[in-house]
Order: sequence, then structure tokens, then C-alpha cells
Amino acid sequence: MRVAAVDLGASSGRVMAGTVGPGRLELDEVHRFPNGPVRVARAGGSTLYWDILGIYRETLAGLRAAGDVSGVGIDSWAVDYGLLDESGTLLGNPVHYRDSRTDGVAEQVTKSIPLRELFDVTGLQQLPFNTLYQLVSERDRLAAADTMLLIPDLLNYWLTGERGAERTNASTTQLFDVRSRTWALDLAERAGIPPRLLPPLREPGSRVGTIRAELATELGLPEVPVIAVGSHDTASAVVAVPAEPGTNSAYISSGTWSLVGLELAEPELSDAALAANFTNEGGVDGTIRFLRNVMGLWVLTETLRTWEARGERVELATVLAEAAEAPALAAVVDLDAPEFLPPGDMPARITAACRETGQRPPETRGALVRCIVDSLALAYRRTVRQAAELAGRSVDVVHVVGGGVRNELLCQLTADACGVPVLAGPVEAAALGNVLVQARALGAGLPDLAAMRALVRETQALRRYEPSGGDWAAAEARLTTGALA
Ligand code: ADP
Ligand code: LRH
Repeated sequence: MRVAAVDLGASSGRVMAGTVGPGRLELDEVHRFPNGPVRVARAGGSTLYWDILGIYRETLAGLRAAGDVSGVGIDSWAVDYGLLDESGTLLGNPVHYRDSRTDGVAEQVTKSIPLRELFDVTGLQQLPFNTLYQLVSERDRLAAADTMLLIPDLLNYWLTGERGAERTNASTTQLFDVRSRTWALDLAERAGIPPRLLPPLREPGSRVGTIRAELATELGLPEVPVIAVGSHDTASAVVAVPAEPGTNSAYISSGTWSLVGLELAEPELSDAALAANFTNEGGVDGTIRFLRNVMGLWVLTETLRTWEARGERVELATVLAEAAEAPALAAVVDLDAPEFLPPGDMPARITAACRETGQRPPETRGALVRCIVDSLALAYRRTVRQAAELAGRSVDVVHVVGGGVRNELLCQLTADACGVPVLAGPVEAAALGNVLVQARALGAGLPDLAAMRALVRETQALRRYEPSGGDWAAAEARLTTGALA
């Protein structure tokens, strides 16, 4: 069986043709295009948008390139959305979650809806850009809107004409009840968000509709079903984490963001989980992703962008090789600090963070990249340990999936920092999870997650990294005490 998986990441979008059969799971990358924020001026400032029409155009180009398939599924980054009016017209361009429109909004909302209550209902971590806060930030404009569609649902609507909200991505909005698995309508109303905006929910694996006939004729696309996959990219990525049943594993979905945590059967809603700012997102087959967002390779990407904007030519492979040669744990910063969220001059922010904690800032490009990678591994260590403790589990192996698998230095340092082996791969976990859920929906067997993961283990190249030491506890102490190395 051959299906098309559209996997839209914050740094690139890709369309894969996936082939599934007994003992067979293959991805053929038929189209890839860059993605990222677009800053546009307005009176008194600027707004950071996604290029949603470009994303749609490239999605269509990818679907054409995929050729003959039996199904199409779309996953993307979470939380962002487009608003439609009653006629289905898009009201304004979707705003990027790194835009400053949500500055201070969470603090305002939690004055009337206490954080403990918000967490109890939704199970979500506090991120300034949760859909709830984005909608509150544009409350005055909501009267004109009829429906809010998350990014994959918006593209599905353009492909099929059907409106709905796939459940795994709906669970990232902070407007979704983690226990009843329905929209938290009361909470929406109290926050001033019209409940009519929240469309009917659909399950991963259900059928969204069929590619519209006009598209099929105009572009030569096959008139095939569009399947609701785990449309949150992290939900799809976790489907393809090749965990062995019966092992104690954690996962890190390492791309623009690093999503670090465990798969649970039930949400973990303790005071300690709230205090540690862990999230309970909904996964495929009713699982819970108990994890925390770590700022991720975004900081490295932005660093390269900053250097390039100054006219320096930098290759990722070159600076990573320099970083591997630079002294280990010379300086570390807390990458989860809010100053690393918006686009901007990351080298300057890292220098400032080192000074604030009494550490000598990195002086070469290699040392600066080493600081980022060491700091990322340190954040992984802290988060894996916290997740295990909060869930009352031990962790004997850490699975790393996503683009970060290609960063061998990061994988080795992750094993060192966590003190357990890392199993790295697959790189394209989200696309594989997307393909697997479609294949099951279209009758390819694969009764459960265990069967899907067994197929991933059987067919995908994985690399094992053994822990090799380092004084990570001392490095961790430097984040808070500011003691010199
Ligand atoms: P997203 O889905 O968020 O767009 P990906 O999972 O595609 O992210 O991961 C992108 C990241 O993977 C890049 O930011 C980069 O740091 C890392 N990466 C990709 N290719 C390589 C490579 N060849 N070597 C090292 N790192 C890589
Ligand atoms: C990763 C991701 C993550 C969200 C973020 C906005 O791509 O979906 O799970 O928190 O984007």
C-alpha cells in the first residue's frame, strides 16, 4: 500500500510517499521545502506570520509528485490556526506562535481562571502561545469568525471541503478536556472565546473526506481519501518511536523543538507535574504524551541565521565539527529561558546568559555551538529525570527521533548527560507515524501501536550511543548558582 504523508515542520515541510506491507515500511521523499516565520510590518510594529498559502502550494506540489497513492494525511506543528467565516473564507493570515501578540496574555487569563484549574481540566503545560492565549489576544476580532481550524485541519479543509478538529492536535490548544476528551466549552466561554469556533472533533485514523474533484482535475491529484492522522507532528512522531514492549523508555522528539517525556496511559495531573510545567497531550489510540517542551535546535538554527545575516558563511556540519573539538561543558545556559523563544540574535543572548550566571562566554563559533549542544543535552537530562520521577518510573533507554538524530554530537552528549544508552532513529519519525496510521485506516493490518513500532524496529536504521561520562551534575548546578567552571 502506498500513501502520501505531508509532514510540516517549523523549519521544513516534506511530502513523503510511504509504502507499507508485511515487513516493509519505506519512505520516499518526493518534495521538501523550507518553512519559517515571515515578519510583516503593521502600524506601530510588526507581526510574525506563517506563509500559509506557500505551504498549501508546496503541499499540492508534493501531492502531485507523490503520484498514485491510496490516501493522504497531514501533520504539522501544534497550536496555530486559521479563522474562517461562515462562507469558509480565511480571515487573515495565520500568525506564528513566536509572535509577541501573546506577551502577558497568559498572566491575564490566569487571573480569572486559576492555573491549577486550567491544568486540572486541560492537563497542558503553560506555554505563552497555547491556542487559548492566541485566541484571547485577538478576542475583538473573533465576532467575525465562524470556525477555528488548526493548521493541518485548515489544509484538510482546502483539500476536501470538510471542517473538523483532529483530536491529538486539539489536545494542544488548552481548550480541550484531557479526561472527557472533548472541547472544554465552559472554559472557552469563561475566557471569552465563542464555543462555536471549536469544530467537531475527529479521531486519528478516521476519514476526513475525499480530495475535491476540481483539485483532482486541475492538478492531476488522485481523488483519494484524506485520512486524519495524529495531526500533531509530535503525536505522529511518537507513533514511530521504536520502543520495545516491556522496556522503560523515554523519548525525545528532537527538531525545531525538543519534546522530552514518556508515553502514559492516563494523564498525570499532580501538583508536582504542574509545578514542573509538564504537559499531557493526547496521542494516537488514547495514549498520553507526558512531556515538556525544551527549546530545541531552534536556538542553533537561529544562531546560524544570525551569523549568515552578518555575511558569515556557515555550514551546519562545519560548526558541529568545530563544536565536537571545543572543550566540553565550558559554559552552559538554560535554553528554556523565555529570551530564547522569539527570533533574534542568539549568540548575543547566550553571551548575556553566561555573564548573568558568572560564566565566561564562548569566544569562538565552535565554543558557542558547543555551549548550545551541551546546554541542550543538559536540558534533556533534567527533563528525562523529572518525567521519570513525576510518573514514578525508571528510564533505562532514551529514544531520540527527528532531525536531531543527524546530530551525532548531540546524541552522544544526550547519552552522557542522561547516563543511559540512546537509541537514535528514525529521523523522519513524524512522517512514518503519519504513514502507519493511514495504512492501518486503509486496512493494512497493524492492529495497535506495538505492531506499528515493531515494524519500525524491523525496517529502520537505528544507532545506539553508550553513555561515556562527564560531570553533568556540576554543570547543572552552574545554571542556578552561577559558579565558574
Ligand atoms: P522540524 O520538523 O521542526 O522542521 P526536523 O525534525 O526536520 O525539524 O529537524 C530539523 C533540525 O535537524 C535542524 O534544525 C538541524 O539542527 C537538524 N539537522 C538536520 N540535518 C542535520 C544534519 N545533517 N546534521 C546535523 N543536524 C541536522
Ligand atoms: C513540534 C511542536 C510541539 C509544539 C510546537 C509548537 O513541532 O508541534 O509539539 O509544542 O511545535
